[in-house]
Amino acid sequence: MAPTANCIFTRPSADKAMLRQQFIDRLAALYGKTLDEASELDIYNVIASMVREEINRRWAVTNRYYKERKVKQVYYFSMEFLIGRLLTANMLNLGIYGLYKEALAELGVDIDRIEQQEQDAGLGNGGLGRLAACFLDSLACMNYAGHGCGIRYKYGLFEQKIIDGHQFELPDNWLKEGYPWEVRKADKAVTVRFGGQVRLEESGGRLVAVHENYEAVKAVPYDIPVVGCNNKTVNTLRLWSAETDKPDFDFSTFSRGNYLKAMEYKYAVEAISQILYPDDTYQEGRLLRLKQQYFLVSAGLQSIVRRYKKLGENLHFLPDYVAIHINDTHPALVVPELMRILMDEEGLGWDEAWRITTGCVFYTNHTVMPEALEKWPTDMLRSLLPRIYMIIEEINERFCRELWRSYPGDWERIRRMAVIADNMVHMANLAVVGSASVNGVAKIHTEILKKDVFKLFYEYCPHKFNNKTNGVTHRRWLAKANPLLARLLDETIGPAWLNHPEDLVFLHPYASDPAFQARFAKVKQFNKERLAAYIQDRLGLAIDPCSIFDIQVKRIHAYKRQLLNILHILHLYDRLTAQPDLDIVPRTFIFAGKAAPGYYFAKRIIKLINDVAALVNSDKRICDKLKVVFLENYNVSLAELIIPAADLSEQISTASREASGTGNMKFMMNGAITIGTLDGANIEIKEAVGDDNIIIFGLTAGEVLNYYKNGGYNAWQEYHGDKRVKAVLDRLLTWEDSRLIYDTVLNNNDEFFVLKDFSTYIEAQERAAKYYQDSGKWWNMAIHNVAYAGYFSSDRTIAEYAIGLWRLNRAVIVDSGGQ
Ligand code: 26V
Repeated sequence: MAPTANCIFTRPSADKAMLRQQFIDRLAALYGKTLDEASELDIYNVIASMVREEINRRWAVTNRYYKERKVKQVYYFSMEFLIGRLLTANMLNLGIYGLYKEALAELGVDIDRIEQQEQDAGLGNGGLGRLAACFLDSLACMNYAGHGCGIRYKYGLFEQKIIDGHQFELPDNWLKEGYPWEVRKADKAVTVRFGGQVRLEESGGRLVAVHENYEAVKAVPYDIPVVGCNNKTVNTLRLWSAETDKPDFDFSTFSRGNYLKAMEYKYAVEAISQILYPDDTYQEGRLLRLKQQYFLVSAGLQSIVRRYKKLGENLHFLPDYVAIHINDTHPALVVPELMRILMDEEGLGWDEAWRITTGCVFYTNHTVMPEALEKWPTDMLRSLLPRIYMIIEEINERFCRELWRSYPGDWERIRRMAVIADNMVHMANLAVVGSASVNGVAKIHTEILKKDVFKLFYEYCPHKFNNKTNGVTHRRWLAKANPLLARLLDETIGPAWLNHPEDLVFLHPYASDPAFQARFAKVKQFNKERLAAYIQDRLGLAIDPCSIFDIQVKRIHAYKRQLLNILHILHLYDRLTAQPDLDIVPRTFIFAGKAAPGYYFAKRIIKLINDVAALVNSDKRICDKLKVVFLENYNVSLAELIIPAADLSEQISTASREASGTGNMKFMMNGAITIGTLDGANIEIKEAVGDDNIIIFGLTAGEVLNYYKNGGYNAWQEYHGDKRVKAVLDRLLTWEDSRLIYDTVLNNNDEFFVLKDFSTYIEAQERAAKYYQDSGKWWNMAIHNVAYAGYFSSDRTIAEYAIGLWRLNRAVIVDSGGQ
């Protein structure tokens, strides 16, 4: 595929010749092979090592620059970073993709094929983890000193296999071939302490905490460079790995018992960074998960404080030099841990430590689903982290006393706002109390936080609450995923959009231009054919690239309502079988997504999609007018293939439940039309593109919340009142595995309003088909979506965080020497 003007540096052929030679030499030096003998993995590793060299120089310069100028840093703490592949993304940001592509092509090496040798770094579940990865890209590209702090899970999110329509989970051993982008920094290891006992002792006129009999775990950082685009910045994603200091076993006292004990100990320690927990939205109080959270928080903060002290500044000024952002409550232990470090290790008093901590920490909430709000049993926290628990108790006591002064006698209110209540530590309350700011991730979500989830806190400290609507990096989701569209944009509006996504608006005048529409349509067609070829290859299924590609890809969850989509498919299928010559626009419905391993309902949804696919795809009567596809193992790389091919983007969550959504933004950026509810960021997408360029249906959040308040609605009434509803639901009983879905919807009173929204969804789908038939209108809508996608770039989001919360200045790295 041709590179974009943005990524090609038309360098002299001498450059290319040099690069080719360098590649051949390195292949010989590293593997002792000629190109003929080399495997694709060898080739990948050689190219990655060459790119790494370009990065390393800049990395060192950036770090030196930050240190010498004492640039304020933000550290983004997250249990998840869903970064996907890095080779092409790094080359694009370095501006060397075109050069490498051309030089290697002359050797017969297709770099886009070689890229596939890289395992996706799937260290996240979905939106929250991918958002963290998009933020890192924007930070580096906008010259902000911002770094990620996470865990180097040995196993990422499970690999999904579909067998007979069922999901099976396999371990994701992503490091098995080595990972060329990481650098182990053994000299920067720190110790994290678990368990034991804490005594308070008087020493020099103050109380000192003495921690004894604890278990010491070594945290070793692995650094991954985060490369800026068209600048010199290279920031760092620091991932921590748990290791033991003790040798695997002690040779001097070698015995079976000692050996087994030593090995058991080693495995227990390493377990901490062994696996990423799959999110089933239901927060389970698992000890290992709590260990992971503290491990991340303690290791990360220790390294931050150590670095800060090397600057020679007083800790009192920490908030002027450091911002710590917590991605959901998962790293909320930063609050007590920073207090511990400041008091126990640095000797500050409570009040000063509290001033510093609450000046440094910022918290983003990502969900309103009550079952996902984190709580830890007090007994568990006390025995695993005795000192941290003491500090949380103190935070709680002081906070409750403060509340008592504002609301004397209002026990109920104080209980609901307390950090510790009913023998549980409420992490969201801890995060709100201990941070300078609390934000939601879309306008409506922030409003729901203020009116509902954090209502009492909002009344108490309204100044802390603010909105930061999510964004996605258009460099990965447009420039990398859709190179043909990127090139078309370069040719039409110039290449500046890569660093200035707001420039996409210059596309607006072209939306109604037939010549431009034709070029735009050609790009979409190419992307659809690319996906069709993949489907043919993977599933042996031929799909029609001229049909509407109607796509829903995301985690499988009841509130995201893949079920509503399937019921619509069944409805269309029923209509077609009843009337085979019905004139409908051919459609290909494409699904992908993982269900949490213990989330039975979601797994049945996957089975249902596959059952419906088997039924529809094999029915000759409907003459290929409908096709249903479930693609297994959805991950970042698959998303990059699927999203550019979409015509319709399904964003159909129950209004009020999806905090923001970010897939919706990736689709619009690639010229898909959203069919969606007034939920999350869909609302802002509608504001941006205008009512005519989006297809909206369904209950509003206000209506849904009202129903919830009044005990829901009567699903049976809906079932009996609409023949179409009854027909599609009854059809579920054809499949034994779908009885659970039928029962859940009807007998649990349709918690997610699938039946209630069904008729308006059908009507919206009919509108979509009608628009698609009018190609002038359709492409006009699609181009509008691209033109107004600039706002949904994470560059805009990050600028809002940096200016509004973190108070960062852009640090434009000037590379003065040694190059
Ligand atoms: C919960 C749990 C609980 C058990 C262990 C692992 C785990 C991991 C994650 C979660 C909560 C996930 C919350 C989340 O992903 N929220 C999504 O965040 C996106 C970025 O802000 C947003 O676009 C989505 O709407 C929101 O669902």
